[in-house]
Amino acid sequence: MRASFSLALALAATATTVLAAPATSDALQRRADGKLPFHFPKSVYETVAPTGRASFGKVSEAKAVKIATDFLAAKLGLAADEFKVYNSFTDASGTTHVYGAQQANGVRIANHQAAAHVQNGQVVSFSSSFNTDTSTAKPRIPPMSAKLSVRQAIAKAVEDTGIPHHADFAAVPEYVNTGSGIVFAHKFQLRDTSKGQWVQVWVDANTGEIVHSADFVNKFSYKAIQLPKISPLDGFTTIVDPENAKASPGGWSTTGNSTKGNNAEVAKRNANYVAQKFGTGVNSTFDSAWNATKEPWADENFQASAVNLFYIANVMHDISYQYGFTEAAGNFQTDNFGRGGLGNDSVIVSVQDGHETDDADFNTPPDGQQPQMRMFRFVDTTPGRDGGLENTVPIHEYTHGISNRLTGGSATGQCLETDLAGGMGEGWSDFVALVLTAKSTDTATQAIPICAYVTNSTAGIRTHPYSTDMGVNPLTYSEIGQRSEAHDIGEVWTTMLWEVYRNLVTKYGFNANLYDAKSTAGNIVALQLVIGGMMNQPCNPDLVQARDAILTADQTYYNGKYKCDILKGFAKRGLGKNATSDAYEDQFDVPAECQI
Ligand SMILES: *[C@@H]1O[C@H](CO)[C@@H](O)[C@H](O)[C@H]1NC(C)=O
Ligand SMILES: *[C@@H]1O[C@H](CO)[C@@H](O)[C@H](O)[C@H]1NC(C)=O
Ligand SMILES: *[C@@H]1O[C@H](CO)[C@@H](O)[C@H](O)[C@H]1NC(C)=O
Ligand SMILES: *[C@@H]1O[C@H](CO)[C@@H](O)[C@H](O)[C@H]1NC(C)=O
Ligand SMILES: *[C@@H]1O[C@H](CO)[C@@H](O)[C@H](O)[C@H]1NC(C)=O
Ligand SMILES: *[C@@H]1O[C@H](CO)[C@@H](O)[C@H](O)[C@H]1NC(C)=O
Ligand SMILES: [Ca+2]
Ligand SMILES: [Zn+2]
Repeated sequence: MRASFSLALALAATATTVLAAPATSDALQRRADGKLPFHFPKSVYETVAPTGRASFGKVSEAKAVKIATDFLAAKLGLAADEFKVYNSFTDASGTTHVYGAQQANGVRIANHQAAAHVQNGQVVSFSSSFNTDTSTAKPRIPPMSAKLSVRQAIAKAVEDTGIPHHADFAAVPEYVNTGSGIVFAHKFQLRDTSKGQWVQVWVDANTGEIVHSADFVNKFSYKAIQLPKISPLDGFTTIVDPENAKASPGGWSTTGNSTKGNNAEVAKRNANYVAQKFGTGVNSTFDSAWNATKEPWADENFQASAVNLFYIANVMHDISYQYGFTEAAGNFQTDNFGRGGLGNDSVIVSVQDGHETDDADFNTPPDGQQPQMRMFRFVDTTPGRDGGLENTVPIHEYTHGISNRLTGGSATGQCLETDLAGGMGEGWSDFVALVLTAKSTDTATQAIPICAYVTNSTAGIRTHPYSTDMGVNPLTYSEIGQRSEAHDIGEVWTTMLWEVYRNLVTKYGFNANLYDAKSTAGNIVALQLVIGGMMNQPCNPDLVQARDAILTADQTYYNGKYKCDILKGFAKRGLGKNATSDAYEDQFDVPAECQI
């Protein structure tokens, strides 16, 4: 054991800056939610019935520790040198708590933890995350050999995570149970105080892959209407650490005490949009207590709205990031972390904006200038209702920002300006709102209203609810010729996109993890096709061009795999291949190759 331990040290001493690139992929890619890998075997916890032979004299702590370790060794089938106590203490009840881990070759197996609790000379309970299932063979312990030195492992982890090494804490060799076996690892810490990141990682000493991690930073939590839920009527949830590390490496709230961060600044604003009051957090906990009987501007209801809007704006940022709305593509961030594009353009959200009622809007200047999302109050009901608390409203608005920045490039801000293109902009916004609030149990033919909560109506605010049922929603391409208002036009476009979406979900299934953009589930593919289409389509596209841009996205992302699902969806609503931009005439044709 000494020999291999000093081998690791010798390697460290002679390491050069040239890295043998490990064959494994970027560890950050391992989990779709962007978080570092974490594996901890399930622990058992058992209480032990007293034997009646308890010692009533005072048992010293040292004696109690010996009782605990003897007990664990017997229980878990360990030799004396296979378990090490890392800490112990005696509480006010006289119970001595003894905590340790399995060790092999003199080093700890990081996630093979066990503890025993001793009172009156007897073990009263114990727990263990290893050797508890005697029906399976104990995992093999590999030798302490390392292809990568500590220095190489650190360089690789810093590169993979973008977080600097925290040198105050010296690297330690440890084993880790990854769930598929035990590996020998270098344990060290990464820390970026400016971004509030501080994490301990275990890097496989042979592949350079991060195999395990522990996050030291305070948990952030937001009490909001968690997607796919839509409104307060569905209930609020305390959502812990929802940030996506890849999209938001510095987290959402900069200080942990206000709804202000790198992606959005959510506040009540004066007539000139100067922030008057942000939503508040206490030690990174953004609580809220919405009260249905009070008006939106009551303190607790303002807080609920501000926290929910901060949640939605950041979720929109993080999810759209996975599908390509990144810094380089012109997204909305203050700091771009050196990843391209122009910064200083986080979204300014105006909560309960007083300029209008019964609406919401989003203004999108070119990349590098802050967009503005205004949420007005809805006054149909008593008390009034807050658009910030119906998730489809801010999702719809934020999507205006995405479609405007992605169509024709982020530098122009003038590519969804014609009546038709502006109308389609409304359509993409409804579509993304439908996608983010969809559930696995939804059916193709169900009727989905938009803004049912704020208007307190089951029909919602469009001329028809969305549905693939022609009886519920009969809209087809020719209807464009009858409509001039932007949302009315958009409704026809969303109806078409929804056919494509449902075709894909029916055939390829549903994945509730919308951060998993590489998934081949139908809903994920549909979102990627639509966002990918925005990047392809010309400035001020018409419906035929926007459909063709989606087909191009199918070609570039999926090698044309979904062509027929797309064409059939559009054809059902009159935008068949024979439809033209000049005449809004329904064409229901599907190419012969798709007629199966
Ligand atoms: C919020 O936190 C920042 C940074 O920690 C601090 O400067 C500021 O005073 C705090 N604000 C409130 C209202 O507590
Ligand atoms: C917030 O954290 C500080 C520092 O850890 C602590 O002193 C304070 O009591 C905490 N406040 C609340 C309300 O938890
Ligand atoms: C909501 O507000 C009403 C009216 O002020 C009050 O009577 C009620 O106790 C509040 N409900 C909660 C849960 O705080
Ligand atoms: C943001 O603005 C500051 C000051 O105007 C400037 O120094 C900085 O480069 C800008 N950041 C980005 C990412 O554009
Ligand atoms: C919403 O509509 C229902 C049914 O029309 C009615 O009973 C209820 O009072 C309305 N709620 C509000 C807040 O106006
Ligand atoms: C579509 O257009 C092609 C070429 O103009 C024509 O041959 C074909 O018959 C049309 N199909 C339908 C279903 O109208
Ligand atoms: Ca930007
Ligand atoms: Zn809109």
